[in-house]
Amino acid sequence: MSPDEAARFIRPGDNVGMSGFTGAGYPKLVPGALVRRVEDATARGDRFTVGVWTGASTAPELDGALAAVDAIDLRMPYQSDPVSRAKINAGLVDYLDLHLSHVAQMVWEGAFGHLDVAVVEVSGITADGELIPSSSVGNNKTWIDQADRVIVEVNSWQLAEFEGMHDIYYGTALPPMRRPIQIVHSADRIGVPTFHCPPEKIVAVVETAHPDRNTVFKPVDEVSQQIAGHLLEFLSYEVKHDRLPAGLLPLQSGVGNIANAVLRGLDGGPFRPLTAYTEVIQDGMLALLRSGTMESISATAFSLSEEGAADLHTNIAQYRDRIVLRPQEISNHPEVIRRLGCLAMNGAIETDIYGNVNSTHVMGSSIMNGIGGSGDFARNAYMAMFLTPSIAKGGAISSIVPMVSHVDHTEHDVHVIITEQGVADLRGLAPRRRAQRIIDQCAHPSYRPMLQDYFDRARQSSPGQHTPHLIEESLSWHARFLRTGTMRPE
Ligand code: 0RQ
Repeated sequence: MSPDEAARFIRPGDNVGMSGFTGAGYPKLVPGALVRRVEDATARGDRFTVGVWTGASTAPELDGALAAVDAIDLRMPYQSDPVSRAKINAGLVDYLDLHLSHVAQMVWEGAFGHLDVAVVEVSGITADGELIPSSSVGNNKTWIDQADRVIVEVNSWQLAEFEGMHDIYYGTALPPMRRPIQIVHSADRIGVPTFHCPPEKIVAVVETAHPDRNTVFKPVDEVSQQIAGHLLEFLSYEVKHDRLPAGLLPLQSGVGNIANAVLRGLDGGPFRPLTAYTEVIQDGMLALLRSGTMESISATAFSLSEEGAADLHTNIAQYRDRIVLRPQEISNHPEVIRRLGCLAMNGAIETDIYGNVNSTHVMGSSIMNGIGGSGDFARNAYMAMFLTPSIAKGGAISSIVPMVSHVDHTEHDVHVIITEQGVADLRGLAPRRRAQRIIDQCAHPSYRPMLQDYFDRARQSSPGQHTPHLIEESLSWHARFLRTGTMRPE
Protein backbone atom coordinates (compact mmCIF):
# COMPACT_ATOMS: atom_id res chain seq x y z
CA MET A 1 0.00 0.00 0.00
CA SER A 2 1.06 3.64 -0.14
CA PRO A 3 3.11 5.10 2.72
CA ASP A 4 0.17 7.36 3.64
CA GLU A 5 -2.17 4.40 3.95
CA ALA A 6 0.43 2.52 6.00
CA ALA A 7 1.00 5.49 8.34
CA ARG A 8 -2.68 5.34 9.34
CA PHE A 9 -1.79 2.32 11.44
CA ILE A 10 0.24 4.63 13.69
CA ARG A 11 -1.97 6.36 16.24
CA PRO A 12 -1.40 9.30 18.58
CA GLY A 13 0.34 8.12 21.75
CA ASP A 14 1.77 4.96 20.15
CA ASN A 15 5.27 3.74 20.77
CA VAL A 16 6.85 3.09 17.40
CA GLY A 17 9.90 0.87 16.92
CA MET A 18 11.69 1.97 13.76
CA SER A 19 14.56 0.22 12.01
CA GLY A 20 17.75 2.19 11.43
CA PHE A 21 21.31 2.38 12.67
CA THR A 22 23.78 5.17 11.79
CA GLY A 23 21.88 6.07 8.66
CA ALA A 24 21.56 2.49 7.40
CA GLY A 25 18.36 0.52 6.97
CA TYR A 26 15.88 3.10 8.30
CA PRO A 27 12.37 3.24 6.79
CA LYS A 28 12.50 5.77 3.98
CA LEU A 29 8.82 6.62 3.32
CA VAL A 30 6.53 5.86 6.27
CA PRO A 31 8.17 8.46 8.60
CA GLY A 32 7.40 11.18 6.01
CA ALA A 33 3.81 9.98 5.82
CA LEU A 34 3.64 10.07 9.61
CA VAL A 35 4.88 13.67 9.53
CA ARG A 36 2.00 14.53 7.17
CA ARG A 37 -0.46 12.89 9.58
CA VAL A 38 0.98 14.93 12.44
CA GLU A 39 0.75 18.15 10.41
CA ASP A 40 -2.90 17.44 9.58
CA ALA A 41 -3.66 16.79 13.24
CA THR A 42 -1.87 19.97 14.29
CA ALA A 43 -3.85 21.98 11.71
CA ARG A 44 -7.05 20.61 13.32
CA GLY A 45 -5.73 21.69 16.72
CA ASP A 46 -5.06 18.10 17.87
CA ARG A 47 -1.88 16.88 19.51
CA PHE A 48 -0.19 13.91 17.83
CA THR A 49 3.01 12.60 19.37
CA VAL A 50 4.62 9.19 19.44
CA GLY A 51 7.50 7.48 21.21
CA VAL A 52 10.30 6.84 18.71
CA TRP A 53 12.53 3.84 19.42
CA THR A 54 15.28 2.84 17.00
CA GLY A 55 18.55 0.94 16.78
CA ALA A 56 20.67 4.09 16.84
CA SER A 57 20.82 7.28 14.74
CA THR A 58 18.72 7.44 11.57
CA ALA A 59 18.40 10.27 9.04
CA PRO A 60 16.99 13.79 8.65
CA GLU A 61 13.83 12.43 7.00
CA LEU A 62 13.10 10.35 10.11
CA ASP A 63 14.59 11.96 13.22
CA GLY A 64 14.86 15.48 11.85
CA ALA A 65 11.45 15.57 10.17
CA LEU A 66 9.57 14.15 13.17
CA ALA A 67 11.40 16.44 15.60
CA ALA A 68 10.70 19.47 13.41
CA VAL A 69 6.92 18.99 13.71
CA ASP A 70 7.16 18.21 17.45
CA ALA A 71 5.91 14.67 16.88
CA ILE A 72 8.32 13.00 19.31
CA ASP A 73 7.28 12.54 22.90
CA LEU A 74 10.16 10.28 23.91
CA ARG A 75 13.22 9.29 21.89
CA MET A 76 15.54 6.39 22.62
CA PRO A 77 18.23 5.00 22.57
CA TYR A 78 20.54 7.20 20.40
CA GLN A 79 20.31 10.12 18.00
CA SER A 80 22.72 12.45 16.25
CA ASP A 81 20.37 14.67 14.27
CA PRO A 82 20.85 18.46 14.63
CA VAL A 83 17.10 19.26 14.77
CA SER A 84 16.39 16.46 17.23
CA ARG A 85 19.42 17.50 19.32
CA ALA A 86 18.17 21.10 19.47
CA LYS A 87 14.71 19.99 20.63
CA ILE A 88 16.20 17.73 23.29
CA ASN A 89 18.50 20.48 24.53
CA ALA A 90 15.57 22.92 24.62
CA GLY A 91 13.74 20.49 26.91
CA LEU A 92 11.00 19.82 24.34
CA VAL A 93 11.75 16.11 23.79
CA ASP A 94 12.51 13.52 26.45
CA TYR A 95 15.55 11.51 25.46
CA LEU A 96 16.74 8.23 26.97
CA ASP A 97 20.43 7.85 26.19
CA LEU A 98 21.02 4.12 26.69
CA HIS A 99 23.73 1.51 26.33
CA LEU A 100 22.76 -0.05 23.00
CA SER A 101 23.12 -3.59 24.36
CA HIS A 102 20.52 -2.85 27.05
CA VAL A 103 17.66 -1.81 24.80
CA ALA A 104 16.23 -5.20 23.76
CA GLN A 105 16.33 -6.56 27.30
CA MET A 106 14.65 -3.44 28.71
CA VAL A 107 11.92 -3.58 26.08
CA TRP A 108 11.28 -7.27 26.86
CA GLU A 109 11.05 -6.47 30.56
CA GLY A 110 8.59 -3.65 29.79
CA ALA A 111 10.68 -0.76 31.09
CA PHE A 112 9.39 1.63 28.41
CA GLY A 113 5.80 0.45 28.25
CA HIS A 114 4.20 -1.38 25.36
CA LEU A 115 5.44 -1.31 21.77
CA ASP A 116 2.49 -0.65 19.50
CA VAL A 117 3.93 -0.53 16.00
CA ALA A 118 7.12 -1.64 14.26
CA VAL A 119 8.21 0.08 11.05
CA VAL A 120 11.03 -2.01 9.62
CA GLU A 121 12.95 -1.77 6.36
CA VAL A 122 13.88 -5.13 4.81
CA SER A 123 15.72 -5.93 1.60
CA GLY A 124 13.23 -8.62 0.60
CA ILE A 125 10.65 -11.20 1.62
CA THR A 126 11.29 -14.88 0.92
CA ALA A 127 8.73 -17.11 -0.79
CA ASP A 128 7.77 -18.55 2.58
CA GLY A 129 7.33 -15.14 4.21
CA GLU A 130 10.62 -14.67 6.08
CA LEU A 131 11.95 -11.09 6.16
CA ILE A 132 15.44 -10.53 4.75
CA PRO A 133 17.18 -7.80 6.76
CA SER A 134 18.74 -4.81 5.01
CA SER A 135 21.87 -2.76 5.73
CA SER A 136 21.32 -2.69 9.51
CA VAL A 137 19.85 -5.14 12.01
CA GLY A 138 19.74 -3.01 15.18
CA ASN A 139 16.69 -3.83 17.31
CA ASN A 140 14.50 -5.05 14.43
CA LYS A 141 14.07 -8.57 15.78
CA THR A 142 12.81 -7.13 19.07
CA TRP A 143 10.49 -4.60 17.37
CA ILE A 144 8.95 -7.35 15.19
CA ASP A 145 8.57 -9.68 18.19
CA GLN A 146 7.12 -7.11 20.55
CA ALA A 147 4.91 -4.86 18.39
CA ASP A 148 1.20 -5.48 17.88
CA ARG A 149 1.35 -4.24 14.29
CA VAL A 150 4.23 -4.46 11.82
CA ILE A 151 4.71 -2.18 8.81
CA VAL A 152 7.33 -3.49 6.41
CA GLU A 153 9.17 -1.30 3.91
CA VAL A 154 10.73 -3.46 1.19
CA ASN A 155 13.63 -1.52 -0.27
CA SER A 156 14.79 -2.70 -3.68
CA TRP A 157 17.80 -0.32 -3.53
CA GLN A 158 19.27 -2.69 -0.93
CA LEU A 159 21.29 -5.59 -2.30
CA ALA A 160 19.77 -8.98 -3.13
CA GLU A 161 23.14 -10.40 -2.03
CA PHE A 162 22.35 -9.38 1.56
CA GLU A 163 20.33 -12.60 1.82
CA GLY A 164 22.39 -14.97 3.96
CA MET A 165 24.75 -12.34 5.40
CA HIS A 166 22.81 -11.76 8.61
CA ASP A 167 22.86 -13.86 11.76
CA ILE A 168 19.65 -13.36 13.72
CA TYR A 169 19.91 -15.07 17.07
CA TYR A 170 16.62 -16.11 18.62
CA GLY A 171 18.14 -17.72 21.71
CA THR A 172 18.21 -14.67 23.99
CA ALA A 173 15.92 -14.71 27.02
CA LEU A 174 15.40 -12.88 30.26
CA PRO A 175 17.07 -14.30 33.40
CA PRO A 176 16.89 -16.89 34.87
CA MET A 177 16.45 -18.60 31.48
CA ARG A 178 19.61 -17.25 29.87
CA ARG A 179 22.08 -19.53 28.15
CA PRO A 180 25.66 -18.76 27.11
CA ILE A 181 26.03 -16.88 23.80
CA GLN A 182 28.11 -19.38 21.82
CA ILE A 183 30.35 -16.99 19.93
CA VAL A 184 34.03 -17.81 20.39
CA HIS A 185 35.35 -16.27 17.17
CA SER A 186 34.10 -12.93 15.89
CA ALA A 187 32.73 -14.45 12.66
CA ASP A 188 30.85 -17.35 14.31
CA ARG A 189 27.22 -17.79 13.26
CA ILE A 190 24.73 -18.87 15.90
CA GLY A 191 21.36 -17.86 14.44
CA VAL A 192 19.33 -17.76 11.24
CA PRO A 193 19.59 -15.38 8.24
CA THR A 194 16.08 -13.87 8.40
CA PHE A 195 13.49 -12.36 10.74
CA HIS A 196 10.41 -14.35 11.43
CA CYS A 197 7.15 -12.42 11.70
CA PRO A 198 3.74 -14.01 12.04
CA PRO A 199 1.96 -12.89 8.82
CA GLU A 200 -1.15 -11.79 10.74
CA LYS A 201 0.91 -9.06 12.44
CA ILE A 202 1.91 -7.47 9.14
CA VAL A 203 -0.60 -4.68 8.52
CA ALA A 204 1.19 -2.98 5.63
CA VAL A 205 3.88 -3.60 3.03
CA VAL A 206 5.32 -0.51 1.34
CA GLU A 207 7.77 -0.63 -1.56
CA THR A 208 10.72 1.75 -1.82
CA ALA A 209 13.93 2.11 -3.80
CA HIS A 210 15.62 4.86 -1.77
CA PRO A 211 19.32 4.86 -0.83
CA ASP A 212 20.53 4.95 2.74
CA ARG A 213 21.74 8.25 4.20
CA ASN A 214 25.47 8.24 3.72
CA THR A 215 27.97 9.94 5.96
CA VAL A 216 30.04 12.56 4.23
CA PHE A 217 33.56 11.30 3.80
CA LYS A 218 35.98 14.00 4.95
CA PRO A 219 39.65 13.77 4.01
CA VAL A 220 41.68 12.80 7.09
CA ASP A 221 42.99 15.94 8.83
CA GLU A 222 46.39 16.34 10.42
CA VAL A 223 45.26 16.00 14.05
CA SER A 224 43.39 12.76 13.30
CA GLN A 225 46.46 11.48 11.51
CA GLN A 226 48.64 12.28 14.52
CA ILE A 227 46.22 10.53 16.90
CA ALA A 228 46.13 7.50 14.59
CA GLY A 229 49.93 7.50 14.40
CA HIS A 230 50.24 7.42 18.21
CA LEU A 231 47.69 4.62 18.45
CA LEU A 232 49.45 2.47 15.86
CA GLU A 233 52.81 3.02 17.52
CA PHE A 234 51.29 2.06 20.87
CA LEU A 235 49.81 -1.16 19.43
CA SER A 236 53.20 -2.04 17.87
CA TYR A 237 54.83 -1.57 21.26
CA GLU A 238 52.25 -3.86 22.90
CA VAL A 239 52.82 -6.56 20.25
CA LYS A 240 56.60 -6.24 20.60
CA HIS A 241 56.28 -6.79 24.35
CA ASP A 242 54.00 -9.82 23.86
CA ARG A 243 50.99 -8.14 25.43
CA LEU A 244 49.01 -8.45 22.18
CA PRO A 245 49.15 -11.07 19.43
CA ALA A 246 50.50 -10.10 15.98
CA GLY A 247 47.01 -10.01 14.50
CA LEU A 248 45.89 -7.94 17.51
CA LEU A 249 42.48 -8.80 18.98
CA PRO A 250 39.03 -8.11 17.47
CA LEU A 251 38.78 -4.39 16.82
CA GLN A 252 35.89 -2.12 17.70
CA SER A 253 36.06 1.32 16.23
CA GLY A 254 33.75 4.32 16.38
CA VAL A 255 33.03 6.38 13.30
CA GLY A 256 34.45 9.69 12.07
CA ASN A 257 37.68 11.25 11.04
CA ILE A 258 39.93 9.72 13.70
CA ALA A 259 38.54 6.21 13.17
CA ASN A 260 39.09 6.63 9.42
CA ALA A 261 42.69 7.64 9.99
CA VAL A 262 43.27 4.63 12.29
CA LEU A 263 41.76 2.17 9.82
CA ARG A 264 43.75 3.68 6.97
CA GLY A 265 46.92 3.35 9.02
CA LEU A 266 46.21 -0.34 9.66
CA ASP A 267 45.80 -1.10 5.96
CA GLY A 268 48.73 -3.06 4.60
CA GLY A 269 50.49 -2.75 7.97
CA PRO A 270 52.18 -5.37 10.10
CA PHE A 271 49.10 -6.44 12.08
CA ARG A 272 47.33 -9.29 10.35
CA PRO A 273 45.11 -11.10 9.93
CA LEU A 274 42.85 -8.57 11.66
CA THR A 275 39.28 -9.25 12.75
CA ALA A 276 36.57 -6.87 13.94
CA TYR A 277 33.81 -7.41 16.48
CA THR A 278 32.24 -4.01 16.29
CA GLU A 279 29.05 -2.01 15.93
CA VAL A 280 29.33 -0.50 12.47
CA ILE A 281 31.29 -1.14 9.29
CA GLN A 282 32.73 2.06 7.90
CA ASP A 283 34.58 2.67 4.60
CA GLY A 284 37.98 1.94 6.13
CA MET A 285 36.89 -1.53 7.24
CA LEU A 286 35.78 -2.44 3.71
CA ALA A 287 39.18 -1.31 2.48
CA LEU A 288 40.86 -3.61 5.03
CA LEU A 289 38.76 -6.55 3.81
CA ARG A 290 39.59 -5.74 0.20
CA SER A 291 43.33 -5.63 0.78
CA GLY A 292 43.21 -8.85 2.79
CA THR A 293 44.54 -7.13 5.94
CA MET A 294 41.27 -7.98 7.68
CA GLU A 295 39.80 -11.45 7.66
CA SER A 296 36.23 -10.91 8.83
CA ILE A 297 33.89 -8.39 10.43
CA SER A 298 30.98 -8.82 12.82
CA ALA A 299 28.74 -5.74 13.27
CA THR A 300 25.12 -4.67 13.40
CA ALA A 301 25.12 -2.11 10.55
CA PHE A 302 27.00 -0.44 7.75
CA SER A 303 27.91 3.21 8.11
CA LEU A 304 29.29 4.19 4.73
CA SER A 305 29.96 7.30 2.70
CA GLU A 306 28.52 7.52 -0.80
CA GLU A 307 31.83 6.16 -2.14
CA GLY A 308 31.76 3.36 0.46
CA ALA A 309 28.19 2.40 -0.48
CA ALA A 310 29.18 2.33 -4.16
CA ASP A 311 32.13 0.10 -3.29
CA LEU A 312 29.87 -2.26 -1.32
CA HIS A 313 27.38 -2.44 -4.18
CA THR A 314 30.09 -3.12 -6.76
CA ASN A 315 32.15 -5.59 -4.77
CA ILE A 316 29.53 -7.31 -2.61
CA ALA A 317 30.57 -10.72 -3.97
CA GLN A 318 34.00 -10.50 -2.38
CA TYR A 319 32.70 -9.04 0.92
CA ARG A 320 29.55 -11.00 1.69
CA ASP A 321 31.11 -14.20 3.05
CA ARG A 322 33.36 -12.26 5.41
CA ILE A 323 30.70 -10.02 6.98
CA VAL A 324 28.15 -10.99 9.64
CA LEU A 325 25.43 -8.53 10.68
CA ARG A 326 23.78 -9.29 14.04
CA PRO A 327 21.11 -7.82 16.33
CA GLN A 328 22.67 -5.07 18.43
CA GLU A 329 22.15 -6.95 21.70
CA ILE A 330 24.64 -9.49 20.25
CA SER A 331 27.03 -7.16 18.37
CA ASN A 332 27.39 -5.24 21.64
CA HIS A 333 26.99 -8.12 24.08
CA PRO A 334 29.19 -7.69 27.18
CA GLU A 335 29.72 -11.45 27.52
CA VAL A 336 31.03 -11.78 23.97
CA ILE A 337 33.09 -8.56 24.01
CA ARG A 338 34.81 -9.69 27.21
CA ARG A 339 35.42 -13.25 25.94
CA LEU A 340 36.83 -12.16 22.57
CA GLY A 341 38.95 -9.48 24.23
CA CYS A 342 38.03 -6.57 21.98
CA LEU A 343 40.27 -3.57 21.49
CA ALA A 344 37.82 -0.68 21.86
CA MET A 345 38.58 2.67 20.22
CA ASN A 346 36.06 5.43 20.83
CA GLY A 347 35.90 9.21 20.73
CA ALA A 348 35.62 11.50 23.75
CA ILE A 349 34.36 15.03 24.21
CA GLU A 350 36.59 15.52 27.26
CA THR A 351 38.54 13.50 29.78
CA ASP A 352 39.76 14.54 33.18
CA ILE A 353 43.17 14.19 34.72
CA TYR A 354 42.11 11.00 36.53
CA GLY A 355 40.81 9.28 33.39
CA ASN A 356 37.04 9.80 33.63
CA VAL A 357 35.57 10.32 30.15
CA ASN A 358 32.65 12.44 28.96
CA SER A 359 31.40 11.26 25.55
CA THR A 360 28.00 12.88 25.46
CA HIS A 361 27.57 16.27 27.12
CA VAL A 362 28.94 19.62 26.04
CA MET A 363 29.64 21.75 29.13
CA GLY A 364 27.80 19.30 31.34
CA SER A 365 24.24 19.96 30.21
CA SER A 366 23.80 19.81 26.42
CA ILE A 367 23.65 16.43 24.75
CA MET A 368 25.77 15.91 21.65
CA ASN A 369 24.74 12.41 20.44
CA GLY A 370 24.61 9.77 23.15
CA ILE A 371 26.69 7.01 24.71
CA GLY A 372 25.80 4.59 21.89
CA GLY A 373 27.88 1.45 22.06
CA SER A 374 30.92 3.11 23.60
CA GLY A 375 30.02 1.94 27.11
CA ASP A 376 29.18 -1.60 26.03
CA PHE A 377 32.63 -1.88 24.49
CA ALA A 378 34.75 0.18 26.89
CA ARG A 379 33.45 -1.51 30.05
CA ASN A 380 34.05 -5.00 28.66
CA ALA A 381 36.99 -4.57 26.28
CA TYR A 382 40.39 -6.13 26.77
CA MET A 383 41.69 -2.62 26.30
CA ALA A 384 39.49 0.49 26.32
CA MET A 385 41.07 3.37 24.41
CA PHE A 386 39.62 6.87 24.08
CA LEU A 387 40.77 9.19 21.34
CA THR A 388 40.29 12.96 21.21
CA PRO A 389 42.01 16.10 20.01
CA SER A 390 43.52 17.85 23.07
CA ILE A 391 41.68 21.09 22.31
CA ALA A 392 38.31 22.04 20.81
CA LYS A 393 36.74 25.19 19.35
CA GLY A 394 40.00 26.56 18.02
CA GLY A 395 41.73 26.20 21.38
CA ALA A 396 39.08 27.94 23.50
CA ILE A 397 38.44 24.57 25.18
CA SER A 398 40.90 22.08 26.65
CA SER A 399 39.60 18.53 26.20
CA ILE A 400 41.71 17.56 29.22
CA VAL A 401 40.15 19.18 32.29
CA PRO A 402 40.48 18.90 36.07
CA MET A 403 37.06 17.25 36.37
CA VAL A 404 34.75 16.19 33.54
CA SER A 405 31.43 18.03 33.50
CA HIS A 406 29.56 14.75 32.91
CA VAL A 407 30.76 11.15 33.26
CA ASP A 408 30.01 8.37 30.78
CA HIS A 409 33.05 6.15 31.29
CA THR A 410 34.56 6.16 34.74
CA GLU A 411 38.27 5.92 35.54
CA HIS A 412 37.65 2.18 36.10
CA ASP A 413 36.69 1.63 32.47
CA VAL A 414 39.37 3.67 30.75
CA HIS A 415 42.74 2.11 30.01
CA VAL A 416 44.37 4.39 27.47
CA ILE A 417 43.85 8.02 26.43
CA ILE A 418 45.29 9.27 23.16
CA THR A 419 45.41 12.83 21.83
CA GLU A 420 47.52 14.32 19.04
CA GLN A 421 50.07 15.08 21.80
CA GLY A 422 50.64 11.46 22.76
CA VAL A 423 49.48 8.33 24.58
CA ALA A 424 48.68 7.97 28.29
CA ASP A 425 48.64 4.28 29.18
CA LEU A 426 46.83 4.34 32.51
CA ARG A 427 46.91 0.63 33.24
CA GLY A 428 48.43 -0.15 36.61
CA LEU A 429 48.60 3.48 37.69
CA ALA A 430 47.08 4.83 40.91
CA PRO A 431 45.17 8.13 40.56
CA ARG A 432 48.00 10.61 41.21
CA ARG A 433 50.28 8.85 38.73
CA ARG A 434 47.45 8.76 36.20
CA ALA A 435 46.98 12.51 36.53
CA GLN A 436 50.65 13.26 35.95
CA ARG A 437 50.76 10.95 32.94
CA ILE A 438 47.69 12.48 31.32
CA ILE A 439 48.99 16.02 31.87
CA ASP A 440 52.43 15.12 30.49
CA GLN A 441 51.35 12.97 27.55
CA CYS A 442 47.94 14.21 26.42
CA ALA A 443 47.32 17.85 27.40
CA HIS A 444 47.86 20.62 24.86
CA PRO A 445 51.01 22.62 25.66
CA SER A 446 48.95 25.80 25.96
CA TYR A 447 46.88 24.25 28.81
CA ARG A 448 49.53 22.00 30.36
CA PRO A 449 50.84 24.61 32.86
CA MET A 450 47.28 25.38 34.05
CA LEU A 451 46.57 21.68 34.60
CA GLN A 452 49.91 21.17 36.35
CA ASP A 453 49.20 24.16 38.61
CA TYR A 454 45.74 22.77 39.50
CA PHE A 455 47.18 19.35 40.25
CA ASP A 456 50.09 20.74 42.30
CA ARG A 457 47.76 22.86 44.43
CA ALA A 458 45.35 19.93 44.84
CA ARG A 459 48.26 17.85 46.12
CA GLN A 460 48.97 20.58 48.66
CA SER A 461 45.51 21.29 49.98
CA SER A 462 42.98 18.61 49.00
CA PRO A 463 41.67 17.00 52.17
CA GLY A 464 41.90 13.60 50.52
CA GLN A 465 45.14 12.69 48.82
CA HIS A 466 43.89 9.56 47.03
CA THR A 467 42.34 11.58 44.21
CA PRO A 468 43.39 15.14 45.04
CA HIS A 469 40.87 17.78 43.96
CA LEU A 470 40.02 21.39 44.72
CA ILE A 471 36.31 20.78 44.65
CA GLU A 472 35.13 24.37 44.30
CA GLU A 473 37.63 25.04 41.55
CA SER A 474 37.30 21.72 39.71
CA LEU A 475 34.57 22.83 37.31
CA SER A 476 35.63 26.48 37.15
CA TRP A 477 37.16 25.91 33.70
CA HIS A 478 33.72 25.09 32.29
CA ALA A 479 32.11 27.94 34.19
CA ARG A 480 34.70 30.32 32.73
CA PHE A 481 33.99 29.05 29.20
CA LEU A 482 30.25 29.55 29.68
CA ARG A 483 30.91 33.09 30.97
CA THR A 484 33.61 34.26 28.57
CA GLY A 485 33.74 31.84 25.62
CA THR A 486 37.16 30.47 26.56
CA MET A 487 38.64 28.29 29.29
CA ARG A 488 41.72 30.49 29.32
CA PRO A 489 41.96 32.82 32.33
CA GLU A 490 40.62 36.38 31.87
O1 0RQ B 1 31.24 20.32 17.59
O2 0RQ B 1 30.06 19.81 15.53
O3 0RQ B 1 29.70 21.99 16.71
O4 0RQ B 1 31.87 21.51 15.56
O5 0RQ B 1 31.95 18.18 19.60
O6 0RQ B 1 33.63 16.79 17.85
O7 0RQ B 1 36.02 16.61 17.25
O8 0RQ B 1 34.23 16.49 15.42
O9 0RQ B 1 34.63 14.64 17.13
O10 0RQ B 1 32.88 13.73 15.49
O11 0RQ B 1 34.70 12.33 16.59
O12 0RQ B 1 32.77 13.22 17.91
C1 0RQ B 1 32.54 12.08 21.41
C2 0RQ B 1 30.92 13.42 20.08
C3 0RQ B 1 33.22 12.95 19.20
C4 0RQ B 1 31.55 11.10 19.30
C5 0RQ B 1 32.05 12.40 20.02
C6 0RQ B 1 32.62 19.40 19.87
C7 0RQ B 1 33.32 19.72 18.58
C8 0RQ B 1 32.27 19.35 17.58
C9 0RQ B 1 32.25 16.78 17.65
P1 0RQ B 1 30.68 20.97 16.24
P2 0RQ B 1 34.66 16.19 16.81
P3 0RQ B 1 33.74 13.44 16.66
C10 0RQ B 1 30.40 3.38 18.99
C11 0RQ B 1 30.82 4.44 19.76
C12 0RQ B 1 29.63 8.73 21.65
C13 0RQ B 1 29.09 7.55 20.89
C14 0RQ B 1 30.15 6.53 20.65
C15 0RQ B 1 30.37 10.44 20.01
C16 0RQ B 1 31.67 18.09 18.19
O13 0RQ B 1 32.61 10.19 19.25
O14 0RQ B 1 29.23 10.81 19.80
O15 0RQ B 1 31.30 6.63 21.03
N1 0RQ B 1 30.65 9.44 20.90
N2 0RQ B 1 29.81 5.49 20.00
O16 0RQ B 1 33.67 21.09 18.51
C17 0RQ B 1 32.87 21.13 23.90
C18 0RQ B 1 34.73 19.76 24.23
C19 0RQ B 1 34.57 19.29 22.90
C20 0RQ B 1 33.50 19.79 22.16
C21 0RQ B 1 34.60 18.33 20.96
N3 0RQ B 1 35.71 19.31 25.01
N4 0RQ B 1 33.86 20.66 24.68
N5 0RQ B 1 32.65 20.71 22.65
N6 0RQ B 1 33.56 19.17 20.97
N7 0RQ B 1 35.24 18.39 22.14
C22 0RQ B 1 29.63 3.96 17.83
C23 0RQ B 1 29.88 3.28 16.61
O17 0RQ B 1 30.62 2.37 16.47
C24 0RQ B 1 29.06 3.87 15.57
